[in-house]
Amino acid sequence: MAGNNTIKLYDLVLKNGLTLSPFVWRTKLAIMHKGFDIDAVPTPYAKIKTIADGKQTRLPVIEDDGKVIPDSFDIAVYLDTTYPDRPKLFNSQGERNYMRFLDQWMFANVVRHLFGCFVLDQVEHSCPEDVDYIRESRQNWFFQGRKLEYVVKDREERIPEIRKSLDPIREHLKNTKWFAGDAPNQLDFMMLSHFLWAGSIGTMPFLAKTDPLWDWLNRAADVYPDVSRDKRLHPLA
Ligand SMILES: N[C@@H](CCC(=O)N[C@@H](CS)C(=O)NCC(=O)O)C(=O)O
Repeated sequence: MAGNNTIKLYDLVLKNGLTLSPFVWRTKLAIMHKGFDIDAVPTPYAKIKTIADGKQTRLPVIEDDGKVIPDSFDIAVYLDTTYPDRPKLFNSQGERNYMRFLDQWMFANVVRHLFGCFVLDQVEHSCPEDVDYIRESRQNWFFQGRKLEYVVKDREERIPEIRKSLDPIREHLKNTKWFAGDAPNQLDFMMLSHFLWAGSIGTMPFLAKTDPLWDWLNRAADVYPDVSRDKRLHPLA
């Protein structure tokens, strides 16, 4: 049982201390949903290798009862398996599969376009020790070596395409209150995490104020407002 009802979370942060990674955002929401407090350890990219057992390369990582658990999906499964009497993050194996698919779909169809608009914002918001690494690694891993200033050029012109890429989600939400059905769970937290990521770095609002998506987005953000309504987030509309 987690000591003091608290789980330690290594949190990937920007220079203002705000969480960056969509994987960490969803893990924060997962820990809250299980009814635990979060002992967040702010961690820049440059420090990931020094945390926990010294073997980690990515965040999130949690520590619970002396165990070190990486990977947001594995963490959610661990929390459900270890604490089955607390609110569930998934109702079935089918939901876990659905979440993995939906997450991949978001990365391929929405996040990819947004990242091309926000990557320079990420550099500018990064902790000082991360700035060079983020600029170089993102330029080479994601944008075929193109200068980031060039990648984000004319980003406002891409807003209509980005809004349209969310149409399947808008359509889906006409038929269900939550991605998870009648009540939110890790499916909704995963979806929300992509918007929290966008709000953590994005200086260009990309949603219309009248977007029907706000119905779900606002309800989802209100589930754990201490996490999702952080004042440091940039407006999405
Ligand atoms: N599958 C992992 C992915 C974690 C991941 O890729 N985290 C990124 C931050 S968004 C990271 O730590 N990257 C380290 C780096 O780029 O050096 C999960 O679900 O937690």
